[in-house]
Amino acid sequence: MSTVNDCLFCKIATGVIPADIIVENDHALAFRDIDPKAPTHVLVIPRSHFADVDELTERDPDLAGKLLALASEVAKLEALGTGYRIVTNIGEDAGQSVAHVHFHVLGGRSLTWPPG
Ligand code: DGP
Repeated sequence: MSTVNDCLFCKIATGVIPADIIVENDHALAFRDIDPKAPTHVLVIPRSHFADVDELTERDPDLAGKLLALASEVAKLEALGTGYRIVTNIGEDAGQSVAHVHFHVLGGRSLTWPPG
């Protein structure tokens, strides 16, 4: 696993900073967002450091698929059967605030479209 010293989500992945973890495996983990935007708001991250989806898909596309599979598992664990959303922000204009790739899993209420 490659980590970056000053990366918040690397610290969560290694247990240095605590998080409310829902499910984890050898390569990824899912934990509740500290500032939830829906009744269920979970972040799915790889244990290894990638800045964003562009870097992830370029360097390890298989892992990208595994992260989406874990996001689906989160939706099942959280009983989001009536619908949910998987979102990933890439870069400043999209509002990415943590430079360690993460998928938001949002659900538990009706979600509007388009996003802001
Ligand atoms: P984004 O803006 O797409 O980069 O999403 C980053 C998310 O990370 C944001 O929804 C808030 C969440 N977050 C930031 N710091 C922490 C933290 O220390 N713990 C947890 N659980 N979530 C955090």
